[in-house]
Amino acid sequence: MRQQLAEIEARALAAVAAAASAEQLAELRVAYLGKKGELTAVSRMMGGLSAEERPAMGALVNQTKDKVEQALSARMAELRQAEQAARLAAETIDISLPGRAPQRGSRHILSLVQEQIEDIFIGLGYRIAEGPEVEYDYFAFEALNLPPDHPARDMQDSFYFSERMLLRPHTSPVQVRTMQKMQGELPVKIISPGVVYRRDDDATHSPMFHQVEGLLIDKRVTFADLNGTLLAFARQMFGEERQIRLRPSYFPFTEPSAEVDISCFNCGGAGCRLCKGTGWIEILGSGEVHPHVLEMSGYDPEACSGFAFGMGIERVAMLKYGITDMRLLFDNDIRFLHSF
Ligand code: 2NL
Repeated sequence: MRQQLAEIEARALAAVAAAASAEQLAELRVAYLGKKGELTAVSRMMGGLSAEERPAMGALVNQTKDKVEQALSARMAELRQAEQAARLAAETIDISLPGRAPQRGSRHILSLVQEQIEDIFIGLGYRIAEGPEVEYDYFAFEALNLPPDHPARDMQDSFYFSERMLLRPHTSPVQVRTMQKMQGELPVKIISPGVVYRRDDDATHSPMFHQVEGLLIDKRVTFADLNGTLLAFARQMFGEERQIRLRPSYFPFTEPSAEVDISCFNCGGAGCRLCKGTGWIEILGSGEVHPHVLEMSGYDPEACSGFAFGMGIERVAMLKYGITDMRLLFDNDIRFLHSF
């Protein structure tokens, strides 16, 4: 029996030493120490021993079990350690790799151009006024000399929410609201930049676009003031050599009214593709504020006068940066947006 124990012990220890996984160790534990294990079987044979032999033999069986048990735990610890070392080696981070630079954003070209326009007029003493994009037809049309059945309302097929409310088709309502808030106080000197909406959609028109309107009301504001102001704007925006010319036009809210052209900054006025051979590029609409428009919003046309103008920011941006399709401004293609 001693010999048998020694033989089992040798085999068990060799097997444990050779085990390569926790599963194999678990199987060995069952095979040697489990209920039907080899050492358990030897313990059972103790019943056949004499009373003198039994204690020494029992101690020997227990020692053998302890040795196998210890070998199993020791090998288990070894395997765990090896596994951890392997995992650490696999998960090593190479901190010498260069980081991934976050993509840097840039201002949208429309924001940049709007800011340039704002800066020019702030330099001329104007303040920036803002207002709601959802408007009453009173501020959007009636207070601007466009009564309910006026045919000029059709010039801007607007987006209506109801009989009385619509998406503003221009930022003029902001000027009207400002006039009414100021209750006749002079001067009124504001620009109103912002988004506007019209039922238009092609290469040069978007249903949503941006406008800057300007309004100056004071004791004696003339067409000469309008001319000088817009010339100063044209030169700061498109170059000091620019000239402007005013062509008679019509707006219901101004009288007289004028379209304003700038001399072509591409050819200097000689005629090219950009100005379609004319030497001039249309840039904005303007005029002397209609006396009735002043009156309706609390200003006495006998005591003061004013000029107003409006321009599309998309149009200014497209001209200045040579963009031929307005839809590029709204496609959000990062390659386009980053190119300015
Ligand atoms: C254009 C023309 C214009 C105005 C806007 C205006 C506002 C008030 C009173 C009088 Cl409160 N006029 N605004 C005047 C003339 C032209 O815009 O072509 N815009 C894109």
